[in-house]
Amino acid sequence: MPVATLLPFTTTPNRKSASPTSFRLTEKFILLLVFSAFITLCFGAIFFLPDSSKLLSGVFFHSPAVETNTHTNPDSNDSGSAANDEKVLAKIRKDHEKALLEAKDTLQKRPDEIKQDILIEKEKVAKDSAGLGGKDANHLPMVEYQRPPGATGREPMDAETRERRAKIKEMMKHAWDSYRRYAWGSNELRPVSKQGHSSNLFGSIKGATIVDALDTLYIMEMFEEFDVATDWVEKNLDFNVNAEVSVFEVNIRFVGGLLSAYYLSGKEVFRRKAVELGEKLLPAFKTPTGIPWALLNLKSGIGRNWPWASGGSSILAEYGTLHLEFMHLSKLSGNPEFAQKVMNIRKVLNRLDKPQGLYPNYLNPNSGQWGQNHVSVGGLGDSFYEYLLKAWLMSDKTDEEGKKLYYDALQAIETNLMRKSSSGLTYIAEWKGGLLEHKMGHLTCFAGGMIALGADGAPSDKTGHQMELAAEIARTCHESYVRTGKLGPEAFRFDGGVEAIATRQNEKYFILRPEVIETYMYMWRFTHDPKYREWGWEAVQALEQHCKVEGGYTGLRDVYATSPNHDDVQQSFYLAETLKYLYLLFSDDDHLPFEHWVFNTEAHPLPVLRRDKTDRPNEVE
Ligand code: DMJ
Repeated sequence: MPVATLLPFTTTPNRKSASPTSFRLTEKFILLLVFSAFITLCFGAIFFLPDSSKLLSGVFFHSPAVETNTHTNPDSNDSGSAANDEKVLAKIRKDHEKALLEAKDTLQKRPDEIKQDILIEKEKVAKDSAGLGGKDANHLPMVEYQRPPGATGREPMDAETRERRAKIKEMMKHAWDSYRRYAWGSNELRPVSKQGHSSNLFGSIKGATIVDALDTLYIMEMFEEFDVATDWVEKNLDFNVNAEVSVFEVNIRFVGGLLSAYYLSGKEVFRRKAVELGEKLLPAFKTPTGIPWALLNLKSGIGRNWPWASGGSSILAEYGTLHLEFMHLSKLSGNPEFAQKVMNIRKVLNRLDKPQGLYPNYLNPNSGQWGQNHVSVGGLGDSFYEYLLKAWLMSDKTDEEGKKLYYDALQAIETNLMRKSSSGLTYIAEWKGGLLEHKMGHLTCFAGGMIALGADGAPSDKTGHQMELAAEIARTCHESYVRTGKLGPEAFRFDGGVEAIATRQNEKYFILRPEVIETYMYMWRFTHDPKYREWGWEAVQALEQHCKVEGGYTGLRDVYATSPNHDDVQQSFYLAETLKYLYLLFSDDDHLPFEHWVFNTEAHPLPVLRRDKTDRPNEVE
């Protein structure tokens, strides 16, 4: 049968009286049948197209997947889905807050910081795609780097402060350029003889000034110098040395300096080096009590104590000044061992009786017993107290044990060591076997700043009282400077008819130490009393007049002498601490703000570890 006979619209010429448009009933029926078969076929085909369900839901149903889950599944458990909703909402909220914080941060950034962030992000992506399973090429876990606020600061509003701040930067430039010209790569500079200097505290590790100065260069926005220093660290900083080092000094200057440089710049090389060095220090804790040795051979891992330290004792200010850096090392390396080691030191101390609540400077790491009964808030004791307070602050105030230990210790110090001279100067004496030695060290002057920093959290309404104590100590230390007509001595006495004056020849030197200026900086931040800036400026002028030489800055052998008597050493802490605290004294409070940063004892800023992790996590993923 020809196909044409079956088609409804094909007309046959012999058919009379039938118009082309008029069909018979059967024809109409066939036509309808064919048409509906065609429609059914088309509709059915849609269901067999790939991913037809998605296509349909996209075209016909506009409800999102979450809604479908909630409303179309009759078996869905209502409370479970509500919890799910909450989770989704919480995540959206968290992402939103994080994005806002990041945007806020980005708005405050300088172009070179933004460039740096892009580089970091690129590095991260490269590592991710290299498939390192969450670890970088040095087997460190990936860390989500976020720069905490206030790494750099604005120009102060008033002209005088701006000029003074610029002057401090100029001083830093002179100290740095001189070191670079005459002693590059050595630990320190001899500014008079214009050559390198090395103290045996660092064994044969090199570059103490470079590592100690990194963060100061950064916060003063001396980025060209910072890059040169970074390059040196990358290519030359070597801890594979067969030499004995001071665990404390290497920790506060090298580990602390590297950690700060990492947190400020985000450059991985600093994290890597800090962790590498931290690992090299771990054998120092191999003692029967876990109280570390003072000295350690980095190659053999063999430790010992200073031969002069009370029958082989470890020293309070040394083993008690590892906490901040080691907590950060655990965070950045993912290795809990660092934190465990320093928490164990607390445990050992908690088991011991404290004479009048005081901590003697010497502790035997073998027997776990105190050595000689010598107590000091200056040399041998100082930064132990500082680290109790700062451990609490750096933990976002979660380390309640650190807090209690600090305020209890401060109470014992106030009761047993703080005294007033006949003219009304408050000082902190030293305690030797139950007797007071009425001497206060330049080192002890840091306590004004520490007490001011802790005053806010002081128990039972003691905030005001502690602020007064802090101000009195600042005044006493200022007096020790006033009485030389320039810079203060290493130690000054309140006996034999003198007040705030060094009476022994071997206590008259000044080695560019920071403690007095450190206290001015804290007092300025907490009180905004202009006298602290004035006192700081007096010190600047004295440094310029008596310590500045063509080849850098030098210490003095006798602050009372009228003729120059240079000691020919530019200490690395002059760049790390003295100049940094001076710069911050003349900067706005939001430059390295205290809510976000805690300074280690070498003035290296370390970020507060946020408890909710939403602010600036800097934590191992
Ligand atoms: C620094 O290395 C540190 O501040 C340490 O805690 C004690 N002294 C020097 C500077 O004086």
